[in-house]
Amino acid sequence: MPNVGKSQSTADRRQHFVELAQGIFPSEHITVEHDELRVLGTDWTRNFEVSPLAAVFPTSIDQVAELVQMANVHHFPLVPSGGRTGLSGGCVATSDEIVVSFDRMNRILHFDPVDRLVHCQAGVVTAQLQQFAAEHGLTYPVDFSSSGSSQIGGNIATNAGGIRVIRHGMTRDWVAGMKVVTGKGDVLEFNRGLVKNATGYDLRHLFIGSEGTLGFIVEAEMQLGTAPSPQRVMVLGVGKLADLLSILQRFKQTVNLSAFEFFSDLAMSKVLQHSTLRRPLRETTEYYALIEYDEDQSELATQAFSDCLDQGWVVDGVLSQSNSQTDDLWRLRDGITESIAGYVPYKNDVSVRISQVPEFLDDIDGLVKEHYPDLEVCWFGHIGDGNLHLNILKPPELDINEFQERCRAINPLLFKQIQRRGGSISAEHGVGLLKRDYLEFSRETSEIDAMREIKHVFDPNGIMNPGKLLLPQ
Ligand code: 2HG
Ligand code: ZN
Repeated sequence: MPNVGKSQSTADRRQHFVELAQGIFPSEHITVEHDELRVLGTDWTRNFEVSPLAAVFPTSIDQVAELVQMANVHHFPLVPSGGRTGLSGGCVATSDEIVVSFDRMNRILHFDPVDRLVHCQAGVVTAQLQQFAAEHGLTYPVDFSSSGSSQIGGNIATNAGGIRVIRHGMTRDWVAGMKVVTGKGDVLEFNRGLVKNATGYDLRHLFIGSEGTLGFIVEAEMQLGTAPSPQRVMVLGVGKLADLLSILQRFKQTVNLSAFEFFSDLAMSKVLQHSTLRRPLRETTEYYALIEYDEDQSELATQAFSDCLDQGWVVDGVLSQSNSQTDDLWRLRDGITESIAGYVPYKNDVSVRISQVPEFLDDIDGLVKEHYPDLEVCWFGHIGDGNLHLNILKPPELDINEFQERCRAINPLLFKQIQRRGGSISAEHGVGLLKRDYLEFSRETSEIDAMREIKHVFDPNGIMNPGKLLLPQ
């Protein structure tokens, strides 16, 4: 077989790939159709020009392994694609890559009720796993606003977090085993669902959060948990950012929290404009806290609320009285990303230790007011985990490139603040393309070098999601 040289035109390369891919996939599982590729080659960031060469839809591990082996021989870069709900450009195909979609590997293969383990393919959608767990009287508690379309493989590849990390942890905490196809085309199985396994390096954890740079996650053993007791939700109106932390502490001491989220009035007003929801409180305050806790602790929660009122930290509050009211209160928070999507926001997803949050918030608030006095800045996030989302909204009249340029100009200042506090420039969205150039603000040079060496072990020819997470060399 001839090697595909760089001099070949895109059309020739595409043609060559299709000919080779037809030896692995049925024709209907290969596409070069422009509109389809545009969708398959992007994620929710919408900031990048996409230009995949082709896309394939494997239905088996063997097909994935064969594809990787072929891609190594013929130098085709591969980009994994799950639910495409990522927010950092981690699965965006910008340079003639082959998109590998897991949409057709979406089956739950086995459930063991004793181990409470679900063996599933990578393309199983988060909500499908949650539903499966509920049907068996159990729970898969990792949850996000994108649960309806995000896939388990993508969740693992980015170690997705979400809204209940404060109680249930990140995706990492629920992966009991995994099968991967490495960038060399080897099929490896990690941990096999064991609770205890002290046999050296746990390679499973290297692949979790690796953003498709080491290989493809093709199957996983996901742990299920005990079904949750009924939950209640409160939304509190808060005047000052710093008071949010005092409220968090007060509630943490009193009740078993499953979420402690916050959003600014601006963020909520975008959701209200976008929906039929109504303001939850009579008073308008600059910030709101959404607190979820066990229903049987409602009396204790009400006591904590009164204490916060007495302290002057809280101005007003509402407690859900029914499931539909709980859903509506959650929609005020869950609906933010979608309702601001039209502003092509510049996203930041940062974290510091919880104890550092008040001072960090002050610093960042000052920075934002100084540098973006004319731009709308939406604050929200998982304040109970020290994770803040800062979305800068593009005014309709401002050119997109000029807008992004302005936002990027502030990044070093913002990231220096994070570095000074030992925080992270990406708490839960991953690095992808969006934060790749700033990795050094969260990782030592020697650590980044070690990451490169690890990548080389699993992906010696650099075909796996090139240019993501690590700068090309
Ligand atoms: C959330 O917390 C997601 O809703 C998305 O992480 C955050 O849109 C964002 O910036
Ligand atoms: Zn989030």
